[in-house]
Amino acid sequence: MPNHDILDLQPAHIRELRNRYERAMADHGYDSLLIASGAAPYRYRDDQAYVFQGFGPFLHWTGLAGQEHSWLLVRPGQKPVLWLYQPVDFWHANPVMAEEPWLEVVDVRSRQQAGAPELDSPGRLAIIGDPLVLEGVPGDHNPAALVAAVEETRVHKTPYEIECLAHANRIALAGHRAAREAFLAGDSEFGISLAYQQATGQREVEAPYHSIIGLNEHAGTLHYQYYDLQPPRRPRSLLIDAGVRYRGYCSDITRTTAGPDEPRFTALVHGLEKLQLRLCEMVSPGVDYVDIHRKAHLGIAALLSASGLVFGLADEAMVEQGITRAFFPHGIGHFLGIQVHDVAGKPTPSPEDAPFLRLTRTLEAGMVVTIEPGLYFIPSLLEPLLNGPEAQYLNRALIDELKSCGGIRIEDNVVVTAAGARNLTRECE
Ligand SMILES: [Mn+2]
Repeated sequence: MPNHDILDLQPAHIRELRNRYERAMADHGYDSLLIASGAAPYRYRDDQAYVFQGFGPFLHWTGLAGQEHSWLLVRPGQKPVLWLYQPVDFWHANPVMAEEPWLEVVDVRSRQQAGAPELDSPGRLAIIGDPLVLEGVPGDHNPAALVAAVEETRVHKTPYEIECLAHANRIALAGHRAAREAFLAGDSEFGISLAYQQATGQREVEAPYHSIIGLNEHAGTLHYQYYDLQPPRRPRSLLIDAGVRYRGYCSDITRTTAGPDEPRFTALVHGLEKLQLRLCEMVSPGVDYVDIHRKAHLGIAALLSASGLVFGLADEAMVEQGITRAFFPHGIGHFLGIQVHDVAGKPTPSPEDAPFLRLTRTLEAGMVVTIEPGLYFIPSLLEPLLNGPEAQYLNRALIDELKSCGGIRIEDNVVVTAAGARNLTRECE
């Protein structure tokens, strides 16, 4: 879908938000709601600020991820008012606002001051945002029940949001292709990160999260955060988990590539990819997301058996004894939207067998989730098994051989539709 078609969906998105917000405010007895974009705090005893990414509800309305000190007022029956902070400042430039259809359904005003605007007769007023910018502002600050209701308005994406997420996938995939080529050409983690930024046209600080780019053993650190300047002597594997923000909306995609002379690791990557595609096919309205997580464990067990990494145990027993959890320690995925781990995924706590699962809801049309199984060789998780009674089932020699490939994760972004699912990542591969 070209960009202008996405933009045409903006007015309907704002109309839908007005309905959802007005209902939430009525339910909790508020006449006005002021939303703060926020501001990056300065580092202690320094004149440099932290990297800024705006408050979720502000982005939900505006898509403006980099707009500090700005405010949006929602009142039932009235056009929302957006105050944009545009000081006269010879040190910095003010962000340039693109002419877009949503600006016709919002009352946009420019402002020189950073603090909250004064409101006439707001009635019962709630203000939500980073407490650091709310100090001294009159009104109820972040009332918990209203904040929860506002977060719930983000669970079912509007058609505009889904197209933004689809576009964020398209851009990110160009980066993933460039990253893979750079790896196969022998580049370092740093070089691969430059290739990704070049292909996506996105600076590192604008990315929805710090791109994870790990070669060899580094692929086995779930949130590996450094970039080696030199490539390893023998590049065996690349794991890249990287996204893009488009008008506030995030993609969150992971791909793993085996080095050229790695038949066993290549087979494992293929096996995990097949499992990942099967799990994506489970996405459908009425499905409990926790069941997808549990199916992933059974699939990992089957893969561990088929590859010879574990032997002599039935799949179910492998899961029950915690062996699959040592190879796949994280959750199967999460909600995705304005935040990479989007809000409201856990009205109930994670089950005991899935402590890191970030989403425990039954799927409904309009939700957007990630599906990201992994299989890793993480020494601190495997050592206790290799030194315990489970050692009899483990192929230590094969684990040793594959250890320096680090691990595998494959992650797509999937929309739940009335008919089943739409895979935003695969549709543009
Ligand atoms: Mn993810």
